[in-house]
Amino acid sequence: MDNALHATAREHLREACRAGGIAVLTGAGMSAESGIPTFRDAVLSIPSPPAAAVPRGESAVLGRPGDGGGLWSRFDPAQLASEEGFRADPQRVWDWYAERRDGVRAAQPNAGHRALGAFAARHPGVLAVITQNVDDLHQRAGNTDAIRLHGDILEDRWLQACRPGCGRAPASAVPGRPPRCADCGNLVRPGVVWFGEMLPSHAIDAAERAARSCLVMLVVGTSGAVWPAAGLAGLARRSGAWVAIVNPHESEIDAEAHAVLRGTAAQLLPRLLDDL
Ligand code: BV8
Repeated sequence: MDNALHATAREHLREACRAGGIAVLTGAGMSAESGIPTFRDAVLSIPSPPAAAVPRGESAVLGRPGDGGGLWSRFDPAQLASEEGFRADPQRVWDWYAERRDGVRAAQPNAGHRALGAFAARHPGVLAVITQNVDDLHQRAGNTDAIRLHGDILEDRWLQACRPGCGRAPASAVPGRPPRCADCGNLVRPGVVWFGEMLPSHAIDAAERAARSCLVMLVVGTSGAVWPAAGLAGLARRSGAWVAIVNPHESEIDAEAHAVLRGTAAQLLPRLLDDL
């Protein structure tokens, strides 16, 4: 990484530490070095579900004979991550989330997550972490107040309101793929924000407040392809913040940044934050 740019970034961060605030917007790239595939990667190589999940007589790759390469590797996550996709094939979408949940439980926060957690402990009230990620790695690294724009993959929710008087908790659902309500057949879905669904208003409001008030915004590991999250970088810039991107590759919001730091989250965040 360009040392002059690095020094400039640290100067802005030091200033923001002293008088103001720092917002960090993260995406799937933040968790890539923890072994969680990004959405970009997901399009390329979703592993096939556990053998047990494959109906008897079907190939290990959840594809139909002759699919060549397997159904999963050819589906766009945006189709799977939608109410429409879930209603069209609840079992397939549930299996996809079950596989991702296993991946999240098996993953550990990386050096980037830990640098943000340690920074927040050293500078209470200075840092706002805003994440698109549905994993719990920021929280496990100490940023328990991270703003979750797209929900929590480990949380269960009912697909719709249960029949009046039903009032069961998702945890009491009859096991299955997906689990369902014993009384009204309501399906359990993951507690994430699907495409076409509104973000939780408390989360987007808090994120916009942080973007408007921060002196520095670091944008880490996002392609900037998904809205309204991608708009937060521009909002911070228009509100007077110094915006820097941390990403080994080009993103769709590079133009919003004052500086683009080409590198990974686990490499660069410790270097940027550790002795501030
Ligand atoms: C909504 C949860 C209101 C589920 C997710 C305006 C313009 C265009 C489209 C829209 C618009 N407004 C709304 C839309 C529609 C849509 C949208 O944005 N579509 C896109 C695809 C064009 N938005 C919505 O539907 C949102 N809702 O707008 O509601 C509404 C309602 C009704 C009708 C109209 C409007 C809801 C969006 C949330 C969807 N849910 N996740 C789940 O996870 O299963 S989004 C999901 O995908 C992630 O949470 C994340 O947000 C996104 C993936 O993006 P990234 O995180 O950036 O990951 P990606 O793989 O793309 O990139 C990784 C990056 O990391 C790369 O740049 C790579 O270079 C970098 N990288 C890799 N390794 C590293 C690294 N960086 C650092 N270190 C590394 N080691």
